[in-house]
Amino acid sequence: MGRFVQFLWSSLACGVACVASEDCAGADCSDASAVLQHKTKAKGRSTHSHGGRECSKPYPFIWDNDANYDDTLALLYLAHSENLDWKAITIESDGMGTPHGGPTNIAAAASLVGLGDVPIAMGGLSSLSPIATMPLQWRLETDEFFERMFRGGILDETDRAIVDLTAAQLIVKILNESACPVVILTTGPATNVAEALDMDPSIAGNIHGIYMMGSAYGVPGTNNVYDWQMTYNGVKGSCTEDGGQTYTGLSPPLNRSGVVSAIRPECRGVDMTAHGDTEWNVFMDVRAWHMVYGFLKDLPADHVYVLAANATLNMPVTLEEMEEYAATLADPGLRIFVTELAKAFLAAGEAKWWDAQCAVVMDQVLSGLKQGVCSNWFEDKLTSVSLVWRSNLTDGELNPYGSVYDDEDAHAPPIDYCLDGNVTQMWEVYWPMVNQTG
Ligand SMILES: *[C@@H]1O[C@H](CO)[C@@H](O)[C@H](O)[C@H]1NC(C)=O
Ligand SMILES: *[C@@H]1O[C@H](CO)[C@@H](O)[C@H](O)[C@H]1NC(C)=O
Ligand SMILES: *[C@@H]1O[C@H](CO)[C@@H](O)[C@H](O)[C@H]1NC(C)=O
Ligand SMILES: *[C@@H]1O[C@H](CO)[C@@H](O)[C@H](O)[C@H]1NC(C)=O
Ligand SMILES: *[C@@H]1O[C@H](CO)[C@@H](O)[C@H](O)[C@H]1NC(C)=O
Ligand SMILES: [Ca+2]
Repeated sequence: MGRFVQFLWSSLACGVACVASEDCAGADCSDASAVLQHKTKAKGRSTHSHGGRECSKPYPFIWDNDANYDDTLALLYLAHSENLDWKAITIESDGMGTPHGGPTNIAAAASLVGLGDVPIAMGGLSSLSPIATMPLQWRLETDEFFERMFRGGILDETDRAIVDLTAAQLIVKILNESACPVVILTTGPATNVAEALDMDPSIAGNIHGIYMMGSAYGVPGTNNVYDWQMTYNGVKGSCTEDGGQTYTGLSPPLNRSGVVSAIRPECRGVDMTAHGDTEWNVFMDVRAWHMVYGFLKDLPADHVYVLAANATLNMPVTLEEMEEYAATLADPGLRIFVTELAKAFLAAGEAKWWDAQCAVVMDQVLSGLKQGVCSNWFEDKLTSVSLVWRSNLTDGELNPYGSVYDDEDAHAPPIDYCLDGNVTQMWEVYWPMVNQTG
């Protein structure tokens, strides 16, 4: 859709019914909780101009995620944002959460933080470019963590909010019907968003802003897809030759010495630690990222934001810190939940704040506080997502697959990349907000 048509459409759609969500306009939605949330807030724009009409906070909001530990940490914060009018939670089935467990796990967490009525949709089973998943063992451990929380009475098991529409159908429906442009946060492989845009490309015109967690853009050497994540207990279980299948690893990897094997070592013959130039959310569905960039290419600046891997490098999750901050939480159930979550997260290998940081950064951008938990933006970048796979690499050569690189001819909108994080401010902003549960 051309820019003109798109904005004409947005302004028409918005002109009629936006009044309904104007309650907060101008006043910055200030009540007690907003004061906590925005205590460092500069006087920012509180309305968003679309084709000359105003649609105000709270913005219609869809959170697309893959039900991982850091997604859950994001939820604990997002639940209290005054910027968001929750329309849906859509779960990626090809990320960390298992296809069956992810949705009910997030449903339980949503219920804990008072979002039990937000519709939740399950995602399609496969990545659009299947090559790797999180190791099955980690995915099952996530389910086990939530199950312990059910048994311990910390979370309630519930499937009440789960709807019949698929994630992509629900995203299309909301964007098609919303009178005001919608904010989307995607903290997973982005498969659902790509499928929705593919189903109805015109919905791109009703996006207020899309915030994406992922990529190793901007800083060489920030790849976080490692070879050790490809095997678990000596069994190949993450990057399989047939990406679409889940290899359950009943036997050890084949010993190739002297035998013809169907399975190459590492990730299809590539040691991703040495040759990777990507990040897990992109790597799990490179085509989805490529499609999202392409479908959004007519969006103007300040609509697409990506938090790249470098921004979280200085934000590891540590048990000491989690215990220290959890102790400040008023709600005893939440205290246990956060501490146990940190333990489970740390058991899965590398644990960083990724999605939770992306959530806070989005919230700050929506509050007019772009410079905050994100302390370094690369703005208006024209970039491409590479679909090219190379296996036979020399020392130091990188596999282009899943890399995001500067490209004047990119089939993509101008994107703002967040490349550095302010840890001090993250703690200052995150914990008081989370503490509103209970
Ligand atoms: C919503 O979808 C319907 C049916 O596909 C279409 O006719 C209509 O133009 C769409 N509305 C908007 C605002 O995109
Ligand atoms: C693989 O097989 C070779 C013989 O073909 C043997 O020498 C080697 O120890 C085996 N390696 C493992 C890890 O089993
Ligand atoms: C890998 O590339 C080298 C040249 O760089 C070539 O000699 C070799 O045959 C290639 N290996 C495969 C498996 O294609
Ligand atoms: C990348 O992260 C490092 C460590 O947190 C930081 O020092 C550096 O400035 C960041 N790079 C950019 C381009 O922001
Ligand atoms: C990080 O945030 C703290 C507290 O909000 C602030 O005092 C500091 O100036 C910020 N640092 C940078 C580099 O932006
Ligand atoms: Ca995630």
